[in-house]
Amino acid sequence: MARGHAPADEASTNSPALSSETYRVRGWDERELGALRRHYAREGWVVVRRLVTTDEVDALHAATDALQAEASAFTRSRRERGVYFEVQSASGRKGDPAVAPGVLRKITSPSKRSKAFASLTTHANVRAVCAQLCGVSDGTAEEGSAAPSPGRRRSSSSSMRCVVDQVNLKHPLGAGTGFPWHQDVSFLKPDARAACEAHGGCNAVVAMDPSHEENGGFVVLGGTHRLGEKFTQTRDAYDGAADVSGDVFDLSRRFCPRLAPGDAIFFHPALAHGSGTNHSPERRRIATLWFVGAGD
Ligand SMILES: O=C(O)CCC(=O)C(=O)O
Repeated sequence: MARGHAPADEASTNSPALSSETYRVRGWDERELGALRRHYAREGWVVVRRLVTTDEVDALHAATDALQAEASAFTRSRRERGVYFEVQSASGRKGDPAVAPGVLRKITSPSKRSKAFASLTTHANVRAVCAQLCGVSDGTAEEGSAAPSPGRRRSSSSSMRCVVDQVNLKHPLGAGTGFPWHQDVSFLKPDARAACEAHGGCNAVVAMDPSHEENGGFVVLGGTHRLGEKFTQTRDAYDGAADVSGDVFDLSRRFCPRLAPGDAIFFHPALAHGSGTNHSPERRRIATLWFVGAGD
């Protein structure tokens, strides 16, 4: 895989102190940060509880409702004033018609029209966690005690740049189809990919509803960020109905975190992930954000 991601040398550290989740978003001491970084380097993900407040989640709900209301008659995916509305088709493919008018699978770039989503792209907690996992400064050096990863210099002027933001709506009762296994790094635009390779990157999923195995919750395949990019094997399946399946990636460390609204999972851009169909009676909305190191 590309240069500049979580350092592989940390991944082989045989320290017993690995921490897969935390309730603190900043001000980690060296021991906790080291344990989280080692887990991130080995597994490619870390869960952070209560990353955003209930009020912030409420604002994201209201913003999503407003965008959905605007799309209430859409039967085809389309872009409107900078925001891309992807309809939920029976096949899961974005080019197919919606299962019913206004049923959406994904909204890309909600930040272009919504203050709540724009605030998430610059959210201090989100940026601080990404930066600390990547080993770059988020520009708030006094708040975190992050030591740089081995092999990566800390620069007080470095920052994380949000290059993708989305909200994924997974409708209940089988309408919301799954996402086949894939690696987000394969979908970065060339300039973002170059920045990611040079300065590192980190992606975040922020739960807006409970997210778990029963409602098509977000699933990661631990350790797969260290096993190379597999875009040629996954690209045809990505825009499709396929539920999570296939043997392209190592499934042995499959993990579906149980997230409450406001919790988040941070993951390496090359970590394989996906999710299943939502057969439950509840909807499952998540906000996704992709950051790359700005290196300035
Ligand atoms: O919504 C999900 O469960 C998966 C989202 C995802 O991986 C994507 O949007 O690429």
